[in-house]
Amino acid sequence: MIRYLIPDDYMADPAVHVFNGKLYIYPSHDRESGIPENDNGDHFDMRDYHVFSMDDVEGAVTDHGVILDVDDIPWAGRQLWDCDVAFKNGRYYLYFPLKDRTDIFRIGVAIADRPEGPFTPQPAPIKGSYSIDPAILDDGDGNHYMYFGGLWGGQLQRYRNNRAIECGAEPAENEPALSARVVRLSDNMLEFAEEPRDVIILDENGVPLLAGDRSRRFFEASWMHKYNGKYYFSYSTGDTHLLCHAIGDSPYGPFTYKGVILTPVTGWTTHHAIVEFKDKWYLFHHDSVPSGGITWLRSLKVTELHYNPDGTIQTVTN
Ligand code: FUB
Repeated sequence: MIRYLIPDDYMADPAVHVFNGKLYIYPSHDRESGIPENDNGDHFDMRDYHVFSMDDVEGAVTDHGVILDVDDIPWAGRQLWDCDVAFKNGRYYLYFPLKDRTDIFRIGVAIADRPEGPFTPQPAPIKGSYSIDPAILDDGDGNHYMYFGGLWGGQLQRYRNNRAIECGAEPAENEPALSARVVRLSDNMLEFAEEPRDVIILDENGVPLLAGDRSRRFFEASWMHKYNGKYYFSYSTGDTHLLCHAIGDSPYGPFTYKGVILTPVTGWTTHHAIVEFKDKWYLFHHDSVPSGGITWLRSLKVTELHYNPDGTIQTVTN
């Protein structure tokens, strides 16, 4: 039987971590804003975040309430999209994408003493940040890396070499695909410690995926986890609606494409988190079944994930 984790509200884009022995889920909080659907994603007009915790995957889900509201963010324009949270030295850092008052997505940080928040936002977005969907890897050696980016409404096509370009457009089909970005965070977790780099995904011949390879190339929804010492970059292919994974030997990649994690769900977007909890691996994700297929009203689910003997992830089929 399929279990929706939060049946009384619409939540999407789960970021999930184990803090203090519990699972903490940081989703986007979908709502009906009445804004018409378009390719810019204006209809995803979210205004706050909640956090949820679970002692067990089969157990109760506790809603800890609102942890950050758009009205409390000094530089806010609109649209709080997919966030993530990291822990360092007794503090929790919430990274969130939000359009500023010129309608450009930036990534902000908010800080709390507890995973349940509330989180207090910094006065300005991270210098040099752009686009959407921040996901944080704690590499276990004191370093934290942010993966980010998203095409179309996520504005990634407007940037090359970390600079805005005059006319944002996707590359031609036979050119290398646009990449997610990875950047090491500063010691205080509030800045980029370096220029963001491209997250290169190679095909089975070691060649970077092309922009026309739409069932494999990166679109949005970065997630990073480690398994048996390898780095697993997973992501959505956007307009082909797949969750895929690619494996590498360093947080910076390159990563070699290894296949589909989740076949298309009901609704346009697909987005996920992968987490180990009590010696099992789980895929948290969303679909739009409970809302009757309304793309911007999504609901959270979880399913167990399995690895093949060669370390690749088995496909979950809807
Ligand atoms: O929730 C808004 C956007 O939809 C996210 O940022 C994308 O990853 C997609 O799930």
